[in-house]
Amino acid sequence: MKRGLAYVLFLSMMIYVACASAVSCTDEVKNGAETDVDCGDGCAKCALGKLCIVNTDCASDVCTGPIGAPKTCAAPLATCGDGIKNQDETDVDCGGNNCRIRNKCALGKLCIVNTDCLSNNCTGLSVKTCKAGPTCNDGIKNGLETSVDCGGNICPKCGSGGVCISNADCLSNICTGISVKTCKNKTMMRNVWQKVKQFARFN
Ligand SMILES: [Ca+2]
Ligand SMILES: [Ca+2]
Ligand SMILES: [Ca+2]
Repeated sequence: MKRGLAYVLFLSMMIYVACASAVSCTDEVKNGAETDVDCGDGCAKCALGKLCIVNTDCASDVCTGPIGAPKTCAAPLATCGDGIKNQDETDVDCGGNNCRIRNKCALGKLCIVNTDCLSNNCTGLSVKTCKAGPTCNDGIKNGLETSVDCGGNICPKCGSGGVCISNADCLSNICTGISVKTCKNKTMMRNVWQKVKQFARFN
């Protein structure tokens, strides 16, 4: 009788062990304490969109959902300090509408507009990057220049043909034009006046 009881106990233990070992993190079944199939509590962390209960169930460390609905793993909120180029950042964690106020991009970082850069100078042909601050000899019309490396209050005045805004931008002190104003020298102006006079004479 005792031997029979021991046998039943042994059999029960074997069934228990067999059942317990059936709970696995790789059996493609949601079992045990898993929050979704083969992930969550005790198993690998769950991927985005998988069911979860607490943040630590998720690879993203964010378990969220509307009140009353099952929670799922979600991507962490993008920030200007998460080490990822997200939101509308022009480079990792800098530039763009979300980060350009507090996190401007350093030299060499990708940018779209000048204000993305600490140097306030975003230039380039196909790919724009932050360059050192505007200078009067960088071959680029930047800063307050009215034409390439001239005009404005800081750079030398522009020669004939240079785009200008006011007379003070021009060496000749003559800034005229209809749609686009350019610096003219006295000879150019004399020729223009002669053409105007000729036109008036023949009409
Ligand atoms: Ca499982
Ligand atoms: Ca970021
Ligand atoms: Ca320049």
